[in-house]
Amino acid sequence: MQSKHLVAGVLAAALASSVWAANRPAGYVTLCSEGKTCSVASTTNVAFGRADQFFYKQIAGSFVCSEATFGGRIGGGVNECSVPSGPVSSSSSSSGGSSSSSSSSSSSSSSSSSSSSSSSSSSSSSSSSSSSGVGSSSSSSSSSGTGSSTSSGGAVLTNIAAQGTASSSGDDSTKPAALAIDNNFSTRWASSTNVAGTWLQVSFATARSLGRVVLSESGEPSSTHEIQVLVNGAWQTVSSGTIIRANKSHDFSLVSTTAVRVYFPAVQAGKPNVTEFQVYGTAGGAEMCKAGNVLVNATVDCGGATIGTTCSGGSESQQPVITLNNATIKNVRINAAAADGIHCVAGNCRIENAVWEDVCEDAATLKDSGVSLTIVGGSANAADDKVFQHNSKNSTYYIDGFQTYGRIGKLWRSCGDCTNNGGPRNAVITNTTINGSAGMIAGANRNYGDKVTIRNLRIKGWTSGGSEICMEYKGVEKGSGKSSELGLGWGTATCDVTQADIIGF
Ligand SMILES: [Ca+2]
Repeated sequence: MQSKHLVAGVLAAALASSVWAANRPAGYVTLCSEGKTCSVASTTNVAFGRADQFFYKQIAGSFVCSEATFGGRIGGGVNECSVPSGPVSSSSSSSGGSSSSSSSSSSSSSSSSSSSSSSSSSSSSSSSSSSSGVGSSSSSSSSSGTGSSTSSGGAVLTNIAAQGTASSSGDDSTKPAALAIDNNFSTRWASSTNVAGTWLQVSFATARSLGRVVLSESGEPSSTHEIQVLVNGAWQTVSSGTIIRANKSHDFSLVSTTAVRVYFPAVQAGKPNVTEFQVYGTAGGAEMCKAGNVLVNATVDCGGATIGTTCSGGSESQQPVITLNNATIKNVRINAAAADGIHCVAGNCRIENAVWEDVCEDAATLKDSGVSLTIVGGSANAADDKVFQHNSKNSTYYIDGFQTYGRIGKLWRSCGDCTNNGGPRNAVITNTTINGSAGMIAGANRNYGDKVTIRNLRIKGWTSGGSEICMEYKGVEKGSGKSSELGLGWGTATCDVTQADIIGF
């Protein structure tokens, strides 16, 4: 029994560490693994490493993915060589090198944010992405399933249809457009009619760089059809074909657009239907760094972008600016319209170098049990209430190298009166600096077994009796009044902190 628990624990720990450490930087795709020989067509900034730590080197041509090439390696597992996911032509070869695999970055973008029509640059710059680009095109029936592939221009493209919204000129009542982007070839969209001008469309909340569409259908084959993209408010045909059947592939020059559709200019043999409308585009970090997005199994580097939505004071019902689902976001600025900040709703999440310019309700909230939310670097300014809210049980906040400015109510608080309240909720606060003032650093529920660990906390103008460092509470069930303060803890089971851990400056 004991050993069974141990094994389960080790497996859980291994799984946990593997899911939030990426083996390639954001916006990169794996080229080959350590020890293999691979090549890049032109001078490329190749990353070598694992677990979010990398060595970079500008390389052109063939090279061995190894410590010898890059001058170092990251211990603890097999390192990988990766390249920017933009238009870089690359390949792996010989010695059984693996092919380029999909960028793991996927996000199910949620609606809202109609904003920014600006063309969403893919993470690596240059060449072949013509924004007005209705250039050359080709179509073929070569199959290409889900996952990533390379466009004619060399960009690594990912099927991002599921991040969009499907609609049509008219749905059969039992076969709505959404069934064409559910990644299930046994379900389909069917048109309500068979007339010239029928269409099926996938639209995105923000512009995407698209370079391929793959169509599949069931039953009577459709014939003449066109692939059209929305450019400056008008539909432009970028590719056309005859029979669809299965995996009808249309490649075209990368185009920045918010919508793509298949258009049937003539009456077909039967009512048009599409089992899957696969839309391939670049999935660079910048494109995923939009307010309202849900980042799933992804590491997204926002490159310093500023995002926000609205802020209705301390209303608890506000939506998050960004939702993390087993994901990492880094280098992002959250403006004063920060709503309920960043939510971690599932899996282990990580927020690196995020700056909250003016905290609205909370800066971040942890909502899944049995996981962790790690805050590394970054800062928050002026939080009337809490900076970090902790709602889920059996979970841990790690706050390291963080800074606050202005007046904050509390840096971290375990929920005092949540529905089905309990614990333990843990916080490990290290190397953090309070540059302004703080009412309280941490508030923990002693009765639910919470534990707060504080080391090397720097507080401007610190005097004992200033900020309350670690308050022990009696948490309550929602609807049973308010939690009550039991007193400050120093060196207790709930508050692992001593006066020596607090440094004034
Ligand atoms: Ca389907």
